[in-house]
Amino acid sequence: MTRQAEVTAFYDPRTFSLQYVVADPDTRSCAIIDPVLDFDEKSGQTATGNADRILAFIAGQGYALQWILDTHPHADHFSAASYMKAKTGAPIAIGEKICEVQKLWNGFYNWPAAPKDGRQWDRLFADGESFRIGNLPARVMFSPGHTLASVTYVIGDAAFVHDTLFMPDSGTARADFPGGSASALWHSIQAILALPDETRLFTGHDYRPGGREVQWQSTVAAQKASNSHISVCRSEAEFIALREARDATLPMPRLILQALQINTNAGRLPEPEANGRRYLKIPLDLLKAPWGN
Ligand SMILES: N[C@@H](CCC(=O)N[C@@H](CS)C(=O)NCC(=O)O)C(=O)O
Ligand SMILES: [Fe+2]
Repeated sequence: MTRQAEVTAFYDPRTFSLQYVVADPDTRSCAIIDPVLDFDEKSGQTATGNADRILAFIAGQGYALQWILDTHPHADHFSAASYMKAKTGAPIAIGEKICEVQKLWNGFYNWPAAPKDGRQWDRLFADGESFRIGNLPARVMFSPGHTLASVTYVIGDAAFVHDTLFMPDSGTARADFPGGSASALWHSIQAILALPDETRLFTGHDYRPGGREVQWQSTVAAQKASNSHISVCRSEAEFIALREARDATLPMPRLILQALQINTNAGRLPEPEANGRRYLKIPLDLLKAPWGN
């Protein structure tokens, strides 16, 4: 029988993000997945409320933190991976395609000298690579489409599918960021749906359609039966048409230009300038406004 992972979700209502602690009940080793570093774009203030709440939970449970994992370079919030590593000493990891995303965005920010080899992380996972959280087996599946570096972590009987599949009533994630691909997303979703039907799927966002209560957990069987984008598409071509039509209506995430410069650097804030203050850089006329759509 597949080993049961102990999963605790932490919802960030400001960015509609799900952050997870996944633990091995036998050894009480755990990993954090997709922690959020708080940022208010109107004031420019950063904060560690979400991250500290998760670290306090781990301490309270007596868990031993083994890994800090990101599923992808987030476009809508900052990753708290580096902050948490500094606090705990635990290693940080992401999929190895992050290097491609670094190349892309270092170009956009005109930072030719910035590292493009993922050295900011302790480990870059290859497709299919295995590791352990205590005695729980963990496996990395590349899941490109939403971003080209996206991965799914299959840990015991749970899969952390980030922004491939949302809850069944919310469908799938957008695939229109630089490096995104609706076709790749379709294939990534097929691979997730090929996991055993009872696999518990944990999503990366829940936008609470119609104002319903936040939800984050489904199963492969439930997604096959009723995912609002997947169950209505009989082919890859139909899915691409549906996805691209919807993406054409979506404004960019409000923090995309801020988030990518932090998240391609493992969630590290920019170095302070001579006056001791940190600054972000915003490329103009790189992305498209929703005007005219
Ligand atoms: N309103 C949010 C939107 C964020 C967004 O675009 N989220 C991505 C995941 S990172 C997505 O797939 N959204 C799907 C949708 O809005 O339908 C923001 O500005 O941050
Ligand atoms: Fe995302």
